[in-house]
Amino acid sequence: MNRRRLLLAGAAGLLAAGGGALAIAAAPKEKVIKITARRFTYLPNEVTLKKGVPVILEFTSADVVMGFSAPDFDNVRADIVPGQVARVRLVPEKVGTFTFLCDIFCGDGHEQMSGTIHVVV
Ligand SMILES: [Cu+2]
Repeated sequence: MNRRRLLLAGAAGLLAAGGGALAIAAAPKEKVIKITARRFTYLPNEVTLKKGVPVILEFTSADVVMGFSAPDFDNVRADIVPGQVARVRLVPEKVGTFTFLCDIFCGDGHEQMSGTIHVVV
């Protein structure tokens, strides 16, 4: 009886260890920054990145179709469709403060819908 208990405990330990290893292997290499778009703002609407360190910006919309565009960076834009997750990889190669904005008309406040990317060393 005692021996059986020990075996069960051992098996549970192995499962826990295996689960931990899997979680580490499945983790993305790059930091993921989640941003929610809703009329007419982004939350957060300011992000601080490190120069040369890649990140994944992960967008969802709380209401309508939005855009995300950071024109100071190459190919950094996305359509943000309700019910879907949009991902954009960004490797900021220059230090400074940059504006991102919504580039899909989403209503009366669309023109004011923007945010800031700070890139630091
Ligand atoms: Cu918009």
